[in-house]
Amino acid sequence: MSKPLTKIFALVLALAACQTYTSEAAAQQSDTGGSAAGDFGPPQGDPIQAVLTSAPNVPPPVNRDYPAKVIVDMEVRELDMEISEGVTYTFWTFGSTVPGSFIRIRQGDTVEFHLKNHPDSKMPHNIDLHAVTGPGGGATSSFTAPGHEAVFSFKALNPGLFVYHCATAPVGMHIANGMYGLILVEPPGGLPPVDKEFYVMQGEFYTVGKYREKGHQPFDMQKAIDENATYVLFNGSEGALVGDNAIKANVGDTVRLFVGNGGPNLVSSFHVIGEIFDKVFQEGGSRYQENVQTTLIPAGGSAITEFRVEVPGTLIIVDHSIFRAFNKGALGMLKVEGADNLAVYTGKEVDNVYLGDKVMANELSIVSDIAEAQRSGMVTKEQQIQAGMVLYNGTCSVCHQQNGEGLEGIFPPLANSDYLMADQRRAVEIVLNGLSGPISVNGVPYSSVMPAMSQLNDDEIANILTFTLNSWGNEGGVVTSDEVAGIRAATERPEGAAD
Ligand code: HEC
Ligand SMILES: [Cu+2]
Repeated sequence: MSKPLTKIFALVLALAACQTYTSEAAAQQSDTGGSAAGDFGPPQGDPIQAVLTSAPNVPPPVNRDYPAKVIVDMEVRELDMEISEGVTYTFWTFGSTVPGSFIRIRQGDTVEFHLKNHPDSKMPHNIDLHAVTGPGGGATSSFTAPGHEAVFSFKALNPGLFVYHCATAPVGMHIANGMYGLILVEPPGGLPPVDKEFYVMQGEFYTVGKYREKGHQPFDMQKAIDENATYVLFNGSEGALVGDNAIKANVGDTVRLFVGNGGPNLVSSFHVIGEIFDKVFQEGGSRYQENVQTTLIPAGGSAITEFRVEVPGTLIIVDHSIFRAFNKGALGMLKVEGADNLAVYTGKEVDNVYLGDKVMANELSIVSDIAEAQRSGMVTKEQQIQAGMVLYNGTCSVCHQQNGEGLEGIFPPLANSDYLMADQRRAVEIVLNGLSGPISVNGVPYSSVMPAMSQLNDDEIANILTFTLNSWGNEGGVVTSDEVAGIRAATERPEGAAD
């Protein structure tokens, strides 16, 4: 073949390939017609009471072929609830949970929205639903003082997964306290059936105390303005989607996650470790991208992700802005049960690298049980040892190993360590400030670097060291939280360490 002919042939081939691709794309991305197409006329039949669910549950599909009047009853409550083990926060909620109740309706439905504000509330509240076409998304019409109720109606013209939130001044503060949720407006034909549907919503919290600092933590306005989040969470609490609260599926299931981001400030890099999203309806809209690893979810936005689970094990849901996952709480779990499929994956079931102290999230309740005792100074040595073991396994064992033996020539042993036992204050200083340079443990020289672990709080360090001092042949001892606090105040953190 002469040169020009080859070129033409290649061009024809390329065009043909392009043709199939665009026609397939056209099939999946037909125009929905937007809001102009969404008015299917006046509501028909008897009014329907909306089924509302709290995360991670999703109401059943609408399963209706006509537009109806749907009544939504939602109550705002201001509640003290756990944000992390041993840490409480005053959440402002739509329906007593963060995120707020999930609402599921059909395009063309007329929603009669009843917003009640519980008499115990201290603040007025309202609701702005991104599914509303109209000024403020319902905000002005729904303004409700404590002990009152507001009613307004709207017609859902566009299908999609929409965020709703409070928009009462100061708006940022109401959202930061947990006032957001999701409303799904199904297209007329509904969504294709799947085996499991879940509701996951990210939001960040700004507290006066540090991450995991025990006790009741008030909102910190300056941190919120600076966008310096203390917690980044799925479903309003660090424990919401781990351990016993993990969402569950079986091998072979198709799973659909309705994911929202309440913000108030941060954009989410939503990712499930060990899965690939077969489909992502980006930004909660009508079109989908396929074969996606991580999807960006804006504050005040959403995404619908779909995938099939092929192998058993624990899939870890994270914000892949990864310090948020491991140091601010943005971590959840999807536990998949069923038979191995070694052709797809041969690895071990639980991945310690990712799970860390969350491997034993159930046992973390030990940590919270003793947190209370620790606060009142009534903690026993045995309790400290129990909590310390869980924390050690999630924090120190990566280097010093679960059995305390370390790794020859690299990580010194904590088991039977003469260096550890010689000076308890020095041990606290090592955890707080790190250690480098030549040392000798049981006659063996080490010259390496241990990073400062000052991101651990005083309770945690006290418990880990008490566990260490009483394990693997070490001779015992007790480190108290006060002792750690005193040494923290009296010593300098190395450059770059957490406070
Ligand atoms: C990233 C690895 C790493 C982690 C995580 C780590 N250490 Fe270390 N640790 C080291 C290294 C390396 C040394 C030796 C440093 C040197 O050579 O100066 C050391 C030394 C020590 C020592 C003194 C030597 C000895 O064996 O008695 C103590 C005590 C200690 N670590 C406790 C802890 C505790 C408690 C934790 C968890 C809170 C922890 N370490 C987490 C790497 C680590
Ligand atoms: Cu509000």
